Amino acid sequence: MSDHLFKPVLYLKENCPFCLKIRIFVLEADISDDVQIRDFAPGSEDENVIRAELLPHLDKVSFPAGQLQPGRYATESDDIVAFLAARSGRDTAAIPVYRNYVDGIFATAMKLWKENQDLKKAASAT
Ligand SMILES: N[C@@H](CCC(=O)N[C@@H](CS)C(=O)NCC(=O)O)C(=O)O
Repeated sequence: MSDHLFKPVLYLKENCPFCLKIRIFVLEADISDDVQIRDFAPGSEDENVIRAELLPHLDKVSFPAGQLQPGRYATESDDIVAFLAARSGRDTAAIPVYRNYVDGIFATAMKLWKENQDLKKAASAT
């Protein structure tokens, strides 16, 4: 299949904040028909199937993951969004809900997660 006809395959875990970044972008950019979404609930049989499918192509399976072009896989959410934005001629800076999520609650969640890690490390060292 030519790269032009191939629809990127997006592997998304339910309730994963990195995967939500991609879900929001796909919905808001209105490109759902241009991608194939394979989503799964953690602990489900679908997860086992998807992990087995990705394993030969990735050093480490993590989510989100995407087959962006035939045989070209990626696991960084920002790289996946950048690829989809370029492919659909969108500017992520001009996609407001996506921007609000990434710069707002997502950034806050990452900051709190890191703070929590640092506090745990400091507490276990005392
Ligand atoms: N750097 C990655 C981080 C992704 C990440 O940490 N994903 C978590 C899920 S929320 C993960 O895959 N954990 C390991 C696993 O599910 O096997 C990104 O920005 O996409």
